[in-house]
Amino acid sequence: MMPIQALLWDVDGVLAETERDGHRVAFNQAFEAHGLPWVWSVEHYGRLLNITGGRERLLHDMRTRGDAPPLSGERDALARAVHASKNRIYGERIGSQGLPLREGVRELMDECRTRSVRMGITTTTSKTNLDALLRTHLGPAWASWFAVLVCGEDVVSKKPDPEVYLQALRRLRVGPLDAVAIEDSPGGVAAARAADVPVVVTRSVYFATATIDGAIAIGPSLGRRTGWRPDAEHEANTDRITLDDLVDWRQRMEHTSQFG
Ligand code: XBP
Repeated sequence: MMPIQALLWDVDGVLAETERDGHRVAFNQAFEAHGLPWVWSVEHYGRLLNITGGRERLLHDMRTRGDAPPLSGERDALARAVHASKNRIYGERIGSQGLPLREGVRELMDECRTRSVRMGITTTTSKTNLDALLRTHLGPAWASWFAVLVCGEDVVSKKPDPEVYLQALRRLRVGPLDAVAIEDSPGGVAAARAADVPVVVTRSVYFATATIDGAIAIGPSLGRRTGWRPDAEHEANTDRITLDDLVDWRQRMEHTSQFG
């Protein structure tokens, strides 16, 4: 089987369940700190996740509120200030309370390192938020685990635009079919697909039942071999998804032309 040359990780929802208990809570604390009476419920935040990028999400929400500043320049300035506070609060919360990596993530990363498969980060979130999350799990040298980091500030257009993936492929000097992406959301899958990168979906809490088309495999968690479509068929003496499963799914995609 042709090995994978690069594994591209989305962050929020894939590495950890950062949205509901991380970014959303930090946004609410930032609203309070700025004297704003806004509270984003779990449900409302779920709807807002269709807008990628925390600042963009906030701007979108402001446009639907009667109590937001009426002028777009004022809304921009407020969104910038609140978003900066949110990121600071998020970093402090993650640093002090921690947020666990999802099951099977650390093991698959370790396997990539053992088998010399390069890894990349392909995310809409900012580098400071990524740093807050990964330094608690992988230590201060976490960035050396990855051959490429492409974050929100590195691109002009965020997901579902493919720019983040195209940039990662270019910097890694690999073709799209030499890589596999791991995503959790329809927007993330759309971004990977638009760059022709095969994508495996690990469903996160917010996208547990979302319709997601175009993945080479979709399942509940990298920590489980059951509940995947197609099945994880590769012989494995472990309960988690392995690199060989990703290779196998990619190979099956080629044979059935599910992708592209
Ligand atoms: C997730 C996002 C981000 C985060 C918030 O991106 O859309 O906007 O919700 O982070 P991904 P910022 O799934 O690609 O990791 O506030 O830094 O935008």
